[in-house]
Amino acid sequence: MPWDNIIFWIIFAGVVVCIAIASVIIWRSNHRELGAPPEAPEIRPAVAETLPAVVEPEVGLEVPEAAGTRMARLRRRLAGSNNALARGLADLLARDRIDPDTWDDFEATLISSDLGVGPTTELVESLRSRLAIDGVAEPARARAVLREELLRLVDPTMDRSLALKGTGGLPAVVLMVGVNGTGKTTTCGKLARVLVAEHKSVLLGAADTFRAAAAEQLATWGARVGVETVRGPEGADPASIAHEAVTRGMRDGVDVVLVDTAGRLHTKTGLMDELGKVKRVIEKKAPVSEVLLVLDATTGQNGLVQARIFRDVVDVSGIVLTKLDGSAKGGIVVQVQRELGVPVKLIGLGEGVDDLAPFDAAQFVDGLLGE
Ligand SMILES: Nc1nc2c(ncn2[C@@H]2O[C@H](COP(=O)(O)OP(=O)(O)OP(=O)(O)O)[C@@H](O)[C@H]2O)c(=O)[nH]1
Ligand SMILES: [Mg+2]
Repeated sequence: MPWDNIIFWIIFAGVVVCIAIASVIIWRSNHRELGAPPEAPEIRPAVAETLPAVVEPEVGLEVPEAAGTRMARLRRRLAGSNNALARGLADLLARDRIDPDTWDDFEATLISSDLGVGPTTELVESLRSRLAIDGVAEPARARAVLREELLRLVDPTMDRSLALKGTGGLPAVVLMVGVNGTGKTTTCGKLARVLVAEHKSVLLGAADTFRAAAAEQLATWGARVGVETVRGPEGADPASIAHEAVTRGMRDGVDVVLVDTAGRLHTKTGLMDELGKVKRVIEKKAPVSEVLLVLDATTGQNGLVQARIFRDVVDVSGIVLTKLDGSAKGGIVVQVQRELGVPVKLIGLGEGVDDLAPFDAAQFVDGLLGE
C-alpha cells in the first residue's frame, strides 16, 4: 500500500509540474504575439533619447510661412475685405452702357471707400472720357482701363522699400509711432519676425512705458521670434529706454533696432513733444532710418488728420496701414500718400503673426478688382 501510494503521488506531482510548465510556455508565447515587449531594457534609452527631438519644434521658435503662400493668402483676404468697392467696380464693368445714375453710384462707392473727393473726381473723369472713346462693349478692355487708372492713383513709382541698412556700422533704427490701438506693437512683432526670417539680428526697444503690460506685450512678441527686448519700469522716461535700446544694439552689433512707442493722441501736445524728444535722443547715438506711422484703415478721414501732425513732429518716412482685412476703405491708401507725400510701405491684414505684407501697388489694385 505505501509503495502504491508513493508511486501514485510521484506520477501525480509530475503531471502537475508538466501542466504548469506547459501553461507558462503557452502564456508567454501568447503574450509575445499580442505585441507586449519582452524584457528588453536596451530599447528604452533609445526611445527616451529620441523624445526631445520630436517635441522640440513645438516649444521652439516659430517658423514663418513661406513667402509665396503668404502673399497668395493675403491677396485673397484683401480682395474679400474690399467687397463694397470691388462690387461697385464689378457693377460698372458689367454694363453695356453706363448711364448717369451708374456713374453717381460708382462715385459714391469710391468716396465711401475713403478714396477722397479729389481722387474720386479725377478717376471718374478720366474713366468717363476714356470709356466714351473706347466704349465699354468690351468688358475686358474696360477692366484694363480701370486698372490702369486705379494704378496711376496708387502710384507704383513711389519707393516703398524699408531703409534697414544702418550707416557706418551702426544698426538701422526703426521708430513705430501712431495714435492708440492702431497696431504699433503688433507691427513691431510681425516685422521682427520677417527680419529674423531674413537672417537679420534684431533688438526690440519697449519705449511704451505708459503701461507695464505694453512692455510685456512687446517682450512676448520678442520671445516668439527669439529676439531680445530692452525694457524699463512702468513710468520710466521713454526717451531713455529708446536710448538704452540703441546703445545695446550698437554694443551687440545688431542689424536693426525696432523701437515701439506708446499710442498718443495727436491733439495732446505734451505727448507729441515727448515723441519728438524720443527721436532726438536716439539720434544722439544713431540716425533713425525709418519713422513708421501706423494708421488703422478703419478710422478713415481721422487718420489723415493724425498723419499730418505726426509728420510735422517726427518726419514720418513710411505708413503702415493696419486692419485692412476688416475694412472696405482701402481707398485711404491714395489719400494718405497724397496728403503726406509719404508711401504706404506695409499693410496689416490680420492679427496673425504672418499677416503683414509689403505694400505693392499692382497687387493692391488687383485685390480691389477682385482678381
Ligand atoms: N484685424 C486686424 N487686427 C490688427 C491688425 N494689427 C493689429 N491688430 C489688432 O489691433 C489691436 C491693437 O494692436 P496693438 O499692436 O496693441 O496696437 P498699439 O498701437 O500698439 O496700441 P497702443 O500701444 O495701446 O497704442 C490688437 O488686438 C491687434 O491684434 C491688423 O492688421 N488686422
Ligand atoms: Mg502698443
